[in-house]
Amino acid sequence: MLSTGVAAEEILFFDDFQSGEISNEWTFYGDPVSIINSDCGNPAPCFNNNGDSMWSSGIKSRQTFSLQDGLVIQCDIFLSCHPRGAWVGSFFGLHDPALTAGNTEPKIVVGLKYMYSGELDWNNPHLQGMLIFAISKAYRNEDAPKLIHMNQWLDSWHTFKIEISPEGLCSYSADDSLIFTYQASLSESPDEVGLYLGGRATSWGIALHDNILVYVP
Ligand SMILES: [Ca+2]
Repeated sequence: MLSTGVAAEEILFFDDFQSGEISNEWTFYGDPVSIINSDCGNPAPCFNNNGDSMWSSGIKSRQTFSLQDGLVIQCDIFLSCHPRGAWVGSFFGLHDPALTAGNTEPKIVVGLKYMYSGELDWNNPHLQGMLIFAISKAYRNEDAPKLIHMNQWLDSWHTFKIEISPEGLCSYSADDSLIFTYQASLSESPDEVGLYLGGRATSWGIALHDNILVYVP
């Protein structure tokens, strides 16, 4: 059993970046490419999306997973930003590998974005910490649900988890506390989905990931 508390036989994928490099289990997307941060982590080293202010950068797993029996994905995230800063965020989730050839941004099936948007973001000043439950338009009936002013997870490591039931119920939690559920219509979802990590980064802040884990519920 890993320190994650999940039995080894249930684990489909795990990366704690302790090798100090982004392994060839991943492919890169975005420019500049993502890097390892050797000084920070839970514990160090960890993953730094290294995106820019306009577009996300990140990595997509070569391994794919079935949603048929349900799936849990979890990841530790550290997000910090100057109070006035913007365009810093950590994203993770599942994407459709058939729709994301080469190094293009993942086409998200189900995911989570933790972002920060201070007053420098002229479109959305004063949002600050913001949690976005990213679910593809193909599998939902309304706008992507968003919780704003979620500052309680800034400036320290927290574990975010998405549990997807075989019926498409997506349960989002932070540090084992349920924060949101959404019933998605995943019956037409792809047979196999891939994992992605990424986000945006600027000199205003830092967005890090560690201990990405996929297992069967
Ligand atoms: Ca680590």
